[in-house]
Amino acid sequence: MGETYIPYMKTGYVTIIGKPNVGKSTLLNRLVKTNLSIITKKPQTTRQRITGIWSEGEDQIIFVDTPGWFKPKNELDKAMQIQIERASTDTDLTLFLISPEHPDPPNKKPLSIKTPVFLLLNKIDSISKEELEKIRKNVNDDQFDEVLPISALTGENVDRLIPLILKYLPTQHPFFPEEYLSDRPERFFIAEIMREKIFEEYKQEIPYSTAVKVIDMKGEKIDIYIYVEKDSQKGIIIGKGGEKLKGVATSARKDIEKFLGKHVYINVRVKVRKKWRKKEEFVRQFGYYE
Ligand SMILES: Nc1nc2c(ncn2[C@@H]2O[C@H](COP(=O)(O)OP(=O)(O)OP(=O)(O)O)[C@@H](O)[C@H]2O)c(=O)[nH]1
Ligand SMILES: [Mg+2]
Repeated sequence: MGETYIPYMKTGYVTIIGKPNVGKSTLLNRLVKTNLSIITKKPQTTRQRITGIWSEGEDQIIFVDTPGWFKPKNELDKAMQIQIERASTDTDLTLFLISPEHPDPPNKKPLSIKTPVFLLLNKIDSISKEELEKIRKNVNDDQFDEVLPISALTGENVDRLIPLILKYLPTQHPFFPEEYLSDRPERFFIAEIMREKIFEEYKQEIPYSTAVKVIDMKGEKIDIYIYVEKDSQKGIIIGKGGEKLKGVATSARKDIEKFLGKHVYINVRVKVRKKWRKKEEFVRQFGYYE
């Protein structure tokens, strides 16, 4: 027989799941060293699957950030939960995040997860050694393939994750060219940056009632629509004399320019789509099933 071929390249999908606000998107960005997924202090920031591709030599990990788990109350919520399901079924490994705000580890692997599962105790920078010890004690190690305390914010222990993950991934060639960072188009990330600013700047229901879409991109000009559910929300978004929206759009533009690496002009309009979160047609139109 001929020589034994020893394959060495590892490639696979790794899905990040957990409750809202535990730091899933912060971890994705830290792992791929790029701000791909938007992060805010508010729960339910992420609405869709966001891929971030890590490549080194012959190895490739396609990380998939997901929305947090919660009980759906409308069509948008349902779409968000479907995104988690879809990301969890076609994956090679699952990173299950918990944080001191939601310290209870799952006592069983969720039934649908058939992959290896790592339990990551995130935000360890925000608690004492004693508190971490207490959370750690409640974890049943037998249920997880690895258990690791980390801080997605400071990066503590995050570097140790990559070699651990590679151990579990299938041996196969990379799926994407090395320079690819995501399979989502530029337009998607531009709309997300705008949504991040809305989450940061407006209160209560406003961020949750908002969807953002890039309508057109030609050269340096980008047309963006912000959709809200009621006329009164349109007024709040725009603010007196348009000042509020102007500020939000400027701060979004600066981040969009950083992301694209070029100067842009953005033209923002606010549209009302009555109760859009309750209507599948709009939820679909705004891309939440993609
Ligand atoms: N102290 C500390 N804060 C963190 C850490 N990781 C994330 N955060 C903060 O927690 C908040 C939520 O972070 P996200 O990354 O948006 O959380 P998420 O799980 O993606 O949230 P959803 O998309 O809403 O489900 C933000 O204010 C982050 O700065 C961490 O390791 N330490
Ligand atoms: Mg998120």
